[in-house]
Amino acid sequence: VTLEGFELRVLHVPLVSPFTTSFGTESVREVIVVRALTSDGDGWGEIVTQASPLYSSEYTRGAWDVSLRWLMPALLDRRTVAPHEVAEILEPFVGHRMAKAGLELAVTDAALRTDGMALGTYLGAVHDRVPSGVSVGIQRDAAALVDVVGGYLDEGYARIKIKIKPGRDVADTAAVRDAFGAIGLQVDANSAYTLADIETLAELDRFDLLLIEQPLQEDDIVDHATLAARVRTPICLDESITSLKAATDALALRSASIINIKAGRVGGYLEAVRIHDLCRAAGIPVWCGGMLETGIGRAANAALAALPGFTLPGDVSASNRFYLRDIVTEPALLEDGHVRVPTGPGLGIEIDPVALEDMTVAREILRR
Ligand code: OSB
Ligand code: MG
Repeated sequence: VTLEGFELRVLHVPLVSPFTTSFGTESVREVIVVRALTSDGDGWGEIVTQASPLYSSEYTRGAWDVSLRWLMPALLDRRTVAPHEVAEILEPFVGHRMAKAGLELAVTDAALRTDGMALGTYLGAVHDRVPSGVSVGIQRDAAALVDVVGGYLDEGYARIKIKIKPGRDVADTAAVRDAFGAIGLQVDANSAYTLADIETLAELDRFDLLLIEQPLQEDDIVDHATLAARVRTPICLDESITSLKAATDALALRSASIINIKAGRVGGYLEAVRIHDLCRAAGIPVWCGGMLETGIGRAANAALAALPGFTLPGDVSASNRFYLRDIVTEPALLEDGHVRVPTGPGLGIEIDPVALEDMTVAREILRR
């Protein structure tokens, strides 16, 4: 596409209920929406950073600054850019993968809308809908957790993931397993443990979990291998997998037997596909993670999760799991435990301009 500029917005999107993980509680999703302005029309993307650098080193103001000061100017300098060229143009700038991913998605959406091709087709999707899992935050107590999980199971979610942290792990997991029997159940620690907690983590073995997600720190690639050899439950990495190279290394070290792929964390949907291809060839199951995406990222995640190696249900929930009001006109719905892969050109969604404007708290345009 021929780039004419970019528009960035910070949105504050209210959550239906607070979302608590081992690293904190959110009640409003602060997120950056990108609009690529091209000679053939607009393309939309989403930068999935959060307000604070607690999940990763990236955060709203950092992504905003690096995008305006470095990433967008580099793309605008090139003028004509194809989706697969975005990552190589941005390669000299270290890190900031979520910012890069959001810009790449906006350029990709614009290019695919111009060509009339759906993102799923472009990425290699082989399904028209994907099983929908749900990520459940830490609740007041185990009884409240059982209530909330019961509600999601009644809605038809295909798999439950509960957030854990030290002191809220074995008993919470036991309560959910006892209440609901043989459901697909997994836990996510968001790096809250160390190898000193190996006994606690091994206690989770008796619950037949699908996996334990990211028990240790982002750079604990060797410690995760040590842990994986000492527990029966499969270890899945999220935070640690920042690129194709990181995934290659984790597989070589046997740090994980399952990988959560998030396009934002790895620098874009094209890098996500490369990690999928690597894992598929290695026989490692992958699933699509989430970052409380708006309808933009949610549509893109459904497309990614429809690739053949995504053999476990992802955190690709309906929009109403997090939001009363989305910024797209047709928010993702749960249908028989699945979310549909959009088929229209590009992301296959349309922006609701009124909702977008209502939730915008900052806006800036850079033109070439
Ligand atoms: O670790 O997967 C995670 C949300 C924000 C940051 C990190 C994570 C999450 C989730 C929610 O678990 C996933 C979703 O449903 O969007
Ligand atoms: Mg996670």
